[in-house]
Amino acid sequence: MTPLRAPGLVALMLSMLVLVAGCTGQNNPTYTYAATFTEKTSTNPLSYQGYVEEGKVLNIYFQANTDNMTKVEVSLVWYDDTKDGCTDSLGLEVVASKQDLTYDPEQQVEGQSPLVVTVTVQPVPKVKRSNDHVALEDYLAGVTNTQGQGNWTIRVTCVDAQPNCPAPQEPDAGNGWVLTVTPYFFEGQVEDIE
Ligand SMILES: [Ca+2]
Ligand SMILES: [Ca+2]
Repeated sequence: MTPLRAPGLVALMLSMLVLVAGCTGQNNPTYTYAATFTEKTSTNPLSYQGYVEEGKVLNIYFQANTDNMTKVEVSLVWYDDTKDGCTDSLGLEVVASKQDLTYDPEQQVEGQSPLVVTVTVQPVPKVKRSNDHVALEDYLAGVTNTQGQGNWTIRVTCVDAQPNCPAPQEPDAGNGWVLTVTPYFFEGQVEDIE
């Protein structure tokens, strides 16, 4: 059976080559305009600071009101404040707004500084090309949304103030911390293309 199949296979491969050549040839439609998107972030991310006692959980409430939000990056940093040589182990949990569950709304990490949680809200929309400027303006208006907006809760925990400390010299009741919340969003525009 194999010798009979081979010519058919060659013909198939040849036709695929012709198809590929056709796709990359000069028959591409040309468009005048394109709706393109850029991912941006605020130049002033939100910043919080405080102190958490060992074994305690602090709730920080964040009101998300950014349009076209793509993701929110939450970062927690701290240092060995009592200089006991055993930098505290902290926990960071982000519970996103329940609006439009296209993402995992709860994420949790713990360990050493820095801890970072990034919650993806939605992808940046795809580029769209057309000769119709108004249609592209409509497309921009159509993809504008309030996804992910609402109340977010960020939890900061001191899991262990003296981790891996066989004989701590000083008592350590907890730790200071700095939290940074950075929302990202997409911005669309209609551009002239050649
Ligand atoms: Ca410590
Ligand atoms: Ca400490």
